[in-house]
Amino acid sequence: MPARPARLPTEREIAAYEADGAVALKGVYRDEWIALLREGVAEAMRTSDRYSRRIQDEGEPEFFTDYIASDRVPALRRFALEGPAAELSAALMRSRRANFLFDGVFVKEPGAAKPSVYHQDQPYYCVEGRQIVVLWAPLDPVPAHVCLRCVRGSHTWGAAFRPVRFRDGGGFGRAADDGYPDPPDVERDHADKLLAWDLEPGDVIAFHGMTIHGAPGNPRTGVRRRATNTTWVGDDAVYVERPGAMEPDFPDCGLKEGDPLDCARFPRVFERRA
Ligand SMILES: O=C(O)CCC(=O)C(=O)O
Repeated sequence: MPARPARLPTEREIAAYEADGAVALKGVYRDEWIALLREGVAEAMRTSDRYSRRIQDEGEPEFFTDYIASDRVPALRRFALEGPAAELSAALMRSRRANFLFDGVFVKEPGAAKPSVYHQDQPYYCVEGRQIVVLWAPLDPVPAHVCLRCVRGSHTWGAAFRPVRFRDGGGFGRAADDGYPDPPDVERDHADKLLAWDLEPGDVIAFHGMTIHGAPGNPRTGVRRRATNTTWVGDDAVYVERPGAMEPDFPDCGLKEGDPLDCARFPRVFERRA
């Protein structure tokens, strides 16, 4: 079994996650796991793979993103398979099991201006179901004005918006005709619903796969904004294929439409004892 979180979410926190589509959980990852994640992020930035990207404009401080870096970075793999995230996610999803979908790395160096554009995660991915949770973990102190922010209740809107590329706003071949309308202008139309928090390493924002979220640039001097996420699916999650490209995609996962996401590619890391 993987390591236990420093604490489990309270019933009140789980209810907030369900109602708002996002909740901040204070003090759930112990220091040793934060140290491992920092080591993993450094290695991810030293090495590169097909999903490693530098998003910043020419001459600007770096904004680095990566997906599935745990395939090549042992520290990130160890965190996912042996760390505290799996049990935390199962509690939030009220799921019997938690399967690891993949992980992400998001580093904004001091002064990195580019925002992480508002989007929902699930429409990028090969997943349908209600039990999909993303655990976003800062590895540096993050005040609310720099923090990831989530649109309260947007996971219940019943709309899957067009996935958007951070770098240039481009898409993945999915459009309104395919059932993926353009994402809303959040700052203009939904600013009153934005949730953001003052966070420290060890805290986590848990948000639902259909929650609209984004993050501003990092205007600070001398303070990096490193973060990782891990995405987890539960009992009801199934594999789907979407029009256009999926990001990331898993061509060798061996699943067909409707199959449970429960296989070697998406390992069952946590299972509740009967
Ligand atoms: O950390 C960020 O800037 C963006 C994170 C994000 O979009 C995600 O975790 O899905």
